[in-house]
Amino acid sequence: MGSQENEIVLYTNRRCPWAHRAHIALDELKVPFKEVTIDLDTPRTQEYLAINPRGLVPSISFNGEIYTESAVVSWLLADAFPSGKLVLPSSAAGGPQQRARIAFFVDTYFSKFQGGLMKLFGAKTDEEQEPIITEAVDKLVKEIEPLLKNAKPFFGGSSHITQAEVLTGSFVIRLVSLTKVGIYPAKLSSSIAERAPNFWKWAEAVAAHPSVTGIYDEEKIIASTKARIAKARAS
Ligand SMILES: N[C@@H](CCC(=O)N[C@@H](CS)C(=O)NCC(=O)O)C(=O)O
Repeated sequence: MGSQENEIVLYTNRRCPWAHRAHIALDELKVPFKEVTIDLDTPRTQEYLAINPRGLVPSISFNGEIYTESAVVSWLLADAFPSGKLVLPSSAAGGPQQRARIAFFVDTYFSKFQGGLMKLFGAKTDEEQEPIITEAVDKLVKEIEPLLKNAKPFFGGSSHITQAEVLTGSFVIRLVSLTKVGIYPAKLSSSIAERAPNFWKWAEAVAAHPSVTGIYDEEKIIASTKARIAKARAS
């Protein structure tokens, strides 16, 4: 499980949206790495707990040192391989401002939208879903839609994926793909498309991007999400 000096090792599980962030970053930056899959269905081994005492994925070994937490890992990669593609260096003109805007966008995505959306999985009936959808879309319209008005098609008018998409893309592809197959109610996507068109256009571009689709196994994610919903509804 160990790494050689200078070799990047990503400890991951491809079904995990947090780990997926690191895959998107590595793909975009064209950085070679060794992938080690951590079995999340069984207790973590002592060997992995020595790498990440929290037992979570992702973790990364970089220059012989371990870094954990997907946001930390993604920023480390963007800064260690500064192509300027994902994000400008903080020393570049406009860099601090771009980084601040991306940080605000990502914080808003998770604090104002993603958490509320997850409540849908706990809803036991269609009636219970209604207010959850309304609240999630209201927040999307108020908080996120304005931040994507200049997306072209990506964040901040970028024609290529940025660090904003690295950090949200794995969740966005799940939203788009699970909506398509009816796991998220049709009312959610029709309401988003109507009330937050900037967001929906951006989301569809993100969900179709090769760095985001790369490790996404739609069939497996659909099956595991269905199982999760069935468990929540039965409890
Ligand atoms: N805050 C962490 C969350 C990572 C996380 O929750 N990973 C899940 C898989 S999606 C995990 O490793 N779960 C293992 C467990 O809870 O035992 C991050 O951003 O890296």
